[in-house]
Amino acid sequence: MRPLDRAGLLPEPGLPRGADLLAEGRRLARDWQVGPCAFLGHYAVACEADYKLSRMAAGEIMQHAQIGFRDRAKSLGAYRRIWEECEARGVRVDRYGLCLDWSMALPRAARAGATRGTGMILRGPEDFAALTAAAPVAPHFGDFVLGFPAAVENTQAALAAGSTAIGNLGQYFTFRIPGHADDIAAARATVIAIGLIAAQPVRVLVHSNIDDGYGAQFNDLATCLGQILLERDLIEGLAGAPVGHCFGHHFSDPLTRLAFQRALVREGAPGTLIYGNTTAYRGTAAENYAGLARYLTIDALGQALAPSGHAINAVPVSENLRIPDVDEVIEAQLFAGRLVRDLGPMPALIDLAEVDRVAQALRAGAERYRAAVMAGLAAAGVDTGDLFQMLLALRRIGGRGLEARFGPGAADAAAPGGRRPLVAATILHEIAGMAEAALAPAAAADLARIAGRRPRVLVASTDVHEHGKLLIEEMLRRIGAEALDGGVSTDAEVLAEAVRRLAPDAVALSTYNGVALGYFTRLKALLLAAGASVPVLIGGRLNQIPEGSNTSLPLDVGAELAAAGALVCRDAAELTGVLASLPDRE
Ligand code: B12
Repeated sequence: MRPLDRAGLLPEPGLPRGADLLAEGRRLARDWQVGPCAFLGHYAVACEADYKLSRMAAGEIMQHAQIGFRDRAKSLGAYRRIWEECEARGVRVDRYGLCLDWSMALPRAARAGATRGTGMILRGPEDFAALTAAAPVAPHFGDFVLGFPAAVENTQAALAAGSTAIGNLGQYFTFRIPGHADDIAAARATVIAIGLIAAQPVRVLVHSNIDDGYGAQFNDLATCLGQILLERDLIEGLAGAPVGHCFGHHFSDPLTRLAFQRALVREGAPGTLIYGNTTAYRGTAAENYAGLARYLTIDALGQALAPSGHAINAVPVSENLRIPDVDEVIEAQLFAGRLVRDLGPMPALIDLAEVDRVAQALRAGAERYRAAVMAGLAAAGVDTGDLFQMLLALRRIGGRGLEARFGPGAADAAAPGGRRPLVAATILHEIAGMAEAALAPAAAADLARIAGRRPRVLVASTDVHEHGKLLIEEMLRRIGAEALDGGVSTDAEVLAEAVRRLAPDAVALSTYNGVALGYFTRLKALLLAAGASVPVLIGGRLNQIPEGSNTSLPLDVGAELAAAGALVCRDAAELTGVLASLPDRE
């Protein structure tokens, strides 16, 4: 590995100073402060952190629901109806994660032409405030606020609408906006917004979902916890803002899930939420209920045994198909309410000695990682007391680079990422299992043909979701084909250029953000213009919200993709058949 040095990491002259950006944010606090909302009024609290502390003291478990429909009126209705219908059945929804759209990451003026995902589009502070006035549920603006060029204006609007948990710092590290690669602009806006948050007269939590950030890339859960410690040091230590961390999407193993929560309790309360183990949803609604019950039980037990203030998050079982609809959110919340009510003597069933052994291993490794990153960056000449420099350097090194250099596991060239994990993350193991299952039904003749031709396949993803890409790469390796890395969150222009440069036999594209058709159409036009002709296999979530339509739920675009010339794959098992049927190379 090349040694890190400041000139390589931060070569730009005249970078802003973190202290100046934080001061700029603090100045904005004269005009932008936490405003009223139905939640703060109803519970007569100054901020959600205070509410959390009082619920924890009362031994109550809090519930989080995620909402954000394209149609504002629908989101507004959902904000009221979910609370109302759950309340009527004796279940209290404490907080909403409000999911903004991809395009909301860009400043208002640049939003019109931006690629849209499947989330909520709010025009300005009035729209934010209308939402949070709709019901006494704590508004948490967690997605596409911090971490992006529009961080300052979105934070202003969220604060004015009474939001006292704002994120999502994790996304700063990994999420990309199509056509906007400027990491300096994203870091700059984020530091100013954090300055604004820190200067509020009440406690506003800077929320960071580690699974949205580097959590999905680390092989070791100890590194994952270490990244949380590091982010806390930076935000609390350098900016003076309280931090609330979130984890959960990728935590499929109950033991490590509970141990992680217990290791986090030591950081001091309160956390924002524990996200549902969404990667466990791979089946029908009935099958997914097993996953829901499994992780919710663990999360509720965690709060009962040692409250960390994290709300539990019942993710609707339709999650693996599309954005869940309002009735499905209500059902999931009622399910969680009943599960919590009936926990009864279950805490006594847990072997806490074993859980705490894992928690201690996590803690010890996490502290080593935090210290190693700080020492490594200081030795490289980065000013570790400058929040802007630190955020930019950490993003440029990347999750895999950080773990390879500073991970707490022993170096081992044979281990994925070059280190033996202290507490292994489960995702690589799960992907290996999926590859095995997808290849099991493959026809021997197809496998023989592929092994004979050894096709070179350029594999890429259109957005942050990279498990599909990792799965296809793993399958290609196993069948003797060559996987060429087309990157993650790869813009169509960049992919078309890679096709021109590498002349692969096929492109395998994994896409999830509800942009499948728009992306493929653009790619096809670019390839045509470059005179490149290559088969494009496409899989993932092949849906899109129709342009100009008022519907908030994305529709399947598989037929349109096929008509436009894409090789549509609904299942990874189709890979071998499609590759075997490709014409021979000339
Ligand atoms: C893991 C996950 C994440 C992780 C991704 C981590 C990572 N580094 O990969 C995190 C937490 C970061 C994340 C973030 C987001 N996510 Co997400 N995420 C998921 C989740 C849980 C799993 C998707 C996945 O990777 N599955 C694993 C793959 C291997 O399995 P699979 O999807 O079933 O795919 C099968 C086939 O399609 C095939 N396949 C896949 N690709 C390809 C390609 C080829 C060529 C072939 C042949 C086959 C193939 O292989 C599989 C086996 O057959 C899904 C929900 C779910 N349970 O499916 C949501 C989901 C995909 N996410 C979604 C959304 C909206 C987001 C966010 C925008 C949310 C937000 N506001 O922050 C962000 C994305 C932001 C961005 N900038 O892009 C939506 C998409 C909505 C839609 N299109 O209708 C989903 C469906 C959840 C939901 N219901 O809202 N997410």
